[in-house]
Amino acid sequence: MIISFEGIDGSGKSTQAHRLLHRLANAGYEPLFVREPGGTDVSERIRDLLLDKRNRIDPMAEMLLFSAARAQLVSEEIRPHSRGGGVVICDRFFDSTVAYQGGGRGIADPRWLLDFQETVTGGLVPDRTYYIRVPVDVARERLTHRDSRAGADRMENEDRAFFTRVTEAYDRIAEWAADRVRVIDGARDADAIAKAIWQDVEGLLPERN
Ligand code: Z5A
Repeated sequence: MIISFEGIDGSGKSTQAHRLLHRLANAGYEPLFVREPGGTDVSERIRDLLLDKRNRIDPMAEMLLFSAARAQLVSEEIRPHSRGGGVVICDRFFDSTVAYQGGGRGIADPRWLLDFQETVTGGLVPDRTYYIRVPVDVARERLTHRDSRAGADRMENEDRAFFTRVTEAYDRIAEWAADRVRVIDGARDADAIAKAIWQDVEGLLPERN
């Protein structure tokens, strides 16, 4: 079973993905946790290229690099684990490419990109996607504190209009893929969000051996 977490940077999706990881582990599951881009040697090297703010990357090249990192991650990690009956938690998956490169950058029709991503993953689609939705200003405010310490990466340096377009694209994905995507109000406190997600996940979980 594959569960993905999506949202703009600062939405709190990584917080929720980790909360679910711990909750599943406590319940006796052995989930695989992956983040995108990354998760394999090759994909982590692509991540370094993509997030290094010294690099100027053509938008089409950017989309293909994110997709390349994902194809590698799917074949090396996600597919083998989910085929064996395991639970996989993805901190971002292909909806990020549709929202950021399709919506944010406008490199191609988001609907076309969504179809293309199914080719990238060999047809592998999450069973559930939690889209943690927060207003752009709330996300940026949260990151102000963090980035003053760590420094923003190449993607985080984009302006408010970019993240507004990304949000609009996520909203459209949630409509197109309403069967798998659950929109979660990310402005609430982290405990309340984790509780709502767990209630939903419990109904999806496979039997433990
Ligand atoms: N990207 C792309 O363009 N195309 C793609 O196909 C893919 C990715 C896969 C990856 O960056 C970048 O690549 C990302 C999208 C792009 N760029 N942007 N912008 P990353 O992996 O370094 O980071 P990220 O995935 O974007 O986000 P993150 O750093 O993991 O943050 P987050 O998941 O959005 O939020 P968080 O770390 O859980 O929380 C952020 C802060 O808010 C933190 O201080 C928390 O303590 C706080 N927080 C969390 N929840 C709450 C609540 N509920 N209330 C208040 N405060 C909270």
